[in-house]
Amino acid sequence: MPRATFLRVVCSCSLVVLVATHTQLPAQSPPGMSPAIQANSNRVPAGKLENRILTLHLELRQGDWYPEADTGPSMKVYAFGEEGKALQVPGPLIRVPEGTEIHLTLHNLLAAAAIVHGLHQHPGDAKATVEVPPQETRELRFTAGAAGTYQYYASAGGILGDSGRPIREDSQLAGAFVVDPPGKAVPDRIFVLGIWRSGSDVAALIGHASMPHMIPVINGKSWPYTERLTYAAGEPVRWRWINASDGGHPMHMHGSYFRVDSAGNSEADRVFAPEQQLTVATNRLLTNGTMTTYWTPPPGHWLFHCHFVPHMSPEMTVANALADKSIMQHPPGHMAGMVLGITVAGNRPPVASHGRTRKIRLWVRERPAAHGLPAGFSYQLEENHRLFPNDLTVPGPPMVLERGQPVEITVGNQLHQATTVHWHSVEVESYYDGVAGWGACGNKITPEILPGHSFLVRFTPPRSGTFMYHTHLHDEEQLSGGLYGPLIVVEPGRKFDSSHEPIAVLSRAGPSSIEGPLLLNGSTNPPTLHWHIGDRYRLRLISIAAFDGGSFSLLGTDGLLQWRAIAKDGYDLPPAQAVMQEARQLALAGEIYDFEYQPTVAGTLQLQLSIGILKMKVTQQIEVQ
Ligand SMILES: [Cu+2]
Repeated sequence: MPRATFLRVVCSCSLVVLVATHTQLPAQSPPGMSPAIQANSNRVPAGKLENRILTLHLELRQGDWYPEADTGPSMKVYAFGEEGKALQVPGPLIRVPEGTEIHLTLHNLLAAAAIVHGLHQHPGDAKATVEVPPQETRELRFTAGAAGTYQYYASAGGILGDSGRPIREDSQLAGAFVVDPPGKAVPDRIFVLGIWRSGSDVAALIGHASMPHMIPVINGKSWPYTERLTYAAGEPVRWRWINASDGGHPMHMHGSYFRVDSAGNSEADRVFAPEQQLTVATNRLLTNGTMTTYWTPPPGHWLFHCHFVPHMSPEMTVANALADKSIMQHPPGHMAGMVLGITVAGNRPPVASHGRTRKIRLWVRERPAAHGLPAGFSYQLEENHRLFPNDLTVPGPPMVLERGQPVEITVGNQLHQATTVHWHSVEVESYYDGVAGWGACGNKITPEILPGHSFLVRFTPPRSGTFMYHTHLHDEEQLSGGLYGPLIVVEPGRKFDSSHEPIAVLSRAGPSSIEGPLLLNGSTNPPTLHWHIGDRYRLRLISIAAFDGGSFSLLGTDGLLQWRAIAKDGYDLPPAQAVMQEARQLALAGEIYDFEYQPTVAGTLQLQLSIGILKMKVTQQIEVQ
């Protein structure tokens, strides 16, 4: 079938008709009896490896994919499989030692021609593809190339997303391709991110249509059906992550930091020298991006998930995708999509503390429409019977804590719906981490904070830096509606100096994750800052737009300035990374950056926030004297 015909069919009709179109294809199974596609946990390499030669026979076929329970709802997609075995999502794992020769056949049993990417020596050329016409077979021979984390994928006539990757029936035609260094392989796990989606994000974002239906998955499964991982406290955990979806993902770890040891684009991989390894709580994987991570898990029940709300929202179920109608309402359940649950036995050791325990109340309140923002939600702080701020603001007020000083925060929920609070990038016990039904301390499971109820949170911040607090329940409504605020931890005895430590929170006005103008500290027209020549300014930059990546830039009259990097996600950078650099930083949802700038001449500077793809920009003037 020519692709143009196929495109028209896909664009103008529901999934039901799309499926009907597929039934006209040469059947591999009797009608209504497509083969079941298996979720691939990427633990067993495919093919036969003998005498340094891997022989692998791959097929491309249509099957029934079960992103939720194996007996749950399914959707028809194209998938890779090894000849004579079940189809898999993600596709069969290609994993060989350096120096292996790969003998591979590709048999296309789909009705459309397949364009296959990534099946070549690495580093490779993204433009080097193999076309396999319907019903034909192609034979490939190549050596594996350099050690690293890569992927292969194919398109087969479906619509392509902004990055050029397929988004619908051919969106799951992708698999991991790992080349191990010589010697004994280090134990690790491989995770492939995928998304099936009903339409182009950008069309929805710009046209203000409803959110496209999405099925975001990790190794072919959506939360709560993703694999549950169990580790011992402190054991070395190595993961390889591969983004095989059309779009980026800020991958966020709850309760601790992880190290990023390499990063790649699926054609080339870059291993960082020890001084260049990143320590982060959130690392973004752009389309085709890969990373290898190292993590020593603390005791607790943790999540590792994409911080884009639509990639972890309970709305993103197969039932909703097949229903093909607006999905901007609450279904039951807390989350779906790209979320991994990790259990680590034991109790988290206490943080060294000093001084009296501070007692704070954090009120969660409904916020009427005002100041150009739609109605939503807000936080207020109360300490020693004083309320701060008096108005209901977006973002919530900065919460300033001291490293090592214990704090008790009573979260009082005055909403008409349940909520929780997550202390983003702060190393707290999992019971206080804000994930209802998952976090735990002994037999106690973290509760939802019901309307009119309160929840006592106890922790001692172990490090100073820039963090945030935000809701972790009904995120599509609550996070988009303003439930987030900066959390600043200062060194003991130090005061937070707001005049020299400007906080810039990048978000959107809501009321949903794809609506509303870009905001800087809750405003499209932020007030002018006044700086002094020779003083040092620490910019605390927080990105919490629910479904966007934004850029922070500091500009002078001649364009971009230079600033010094200080910290990422509240973790101070090692000296080799704390360097002067061009003053522009991309930050996806959940990323936090600190930079330092010292003005040397009088004049006007601009702190600019932008979302390029939406042509949105907010500028804050800075007068330097
Ligand atoms: Cu994501």
